[in-house]
Amino acid sequence: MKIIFATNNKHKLQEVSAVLGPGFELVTPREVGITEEIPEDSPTLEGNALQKARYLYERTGLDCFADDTGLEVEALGGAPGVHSARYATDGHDFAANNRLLLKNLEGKTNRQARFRTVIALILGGKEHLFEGIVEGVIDTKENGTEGFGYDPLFLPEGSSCSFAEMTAEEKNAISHRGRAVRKLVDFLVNHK
Ligand code: ITT
Repeated sequence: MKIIFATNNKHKLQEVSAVLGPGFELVTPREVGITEEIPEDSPTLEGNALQKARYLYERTGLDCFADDTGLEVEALGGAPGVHSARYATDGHDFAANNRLLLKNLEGKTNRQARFRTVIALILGGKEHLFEGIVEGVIDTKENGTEGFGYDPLFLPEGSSCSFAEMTAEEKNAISHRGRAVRKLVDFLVNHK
């Protein structure tokens, strides 16, 4: 099955295709001629995921899905949340985001956090939402070089390793995105 995945993030593309498996052919917006940045300016993850999926569907009429992810830190009132990509700067500066997160958590004993992914699917013109969550804590320093974004700081519940110290398979098995994508796959195989 051919389906468009609205992302410019190559790490995400790899993670999602690994979970989807060989039965699905992922197509990027660029491959269907959409080269501009797809707007995502909603105040919620759900709103952004839907906004991106609708943008693609309106222009191509093809089945598509989009995801949006946020890191929600308890002691920061749920920040950076929907602003996770642009927490420290206007761009996707992972290192600066991690530095700012550590600074904002200095001296805080509550380091509880969760990653939350929302996927919006448009299949045959109908919209569907899927959610995946992983609970964990924010470490006091970065560890590991795998993955991307906040992975070096995030210790999933019950683990002494950060996501950035895990293989892609280990991260996918328990991650927010892995969980959301498995729900998407279950749905797609039953609605093909
Ligand atoms: P696209 O919108 O092009 O898909 P993005 O990098 O903006 O890519 P998101 O909006 O879904 O992706 O995620 C916002 C930010 O949250 C992202 O830039 C990372 O900093 C962080 N993030 C998302 N998923 C993550 C993960 O699995 N591990 C660590 N950080 C993650």
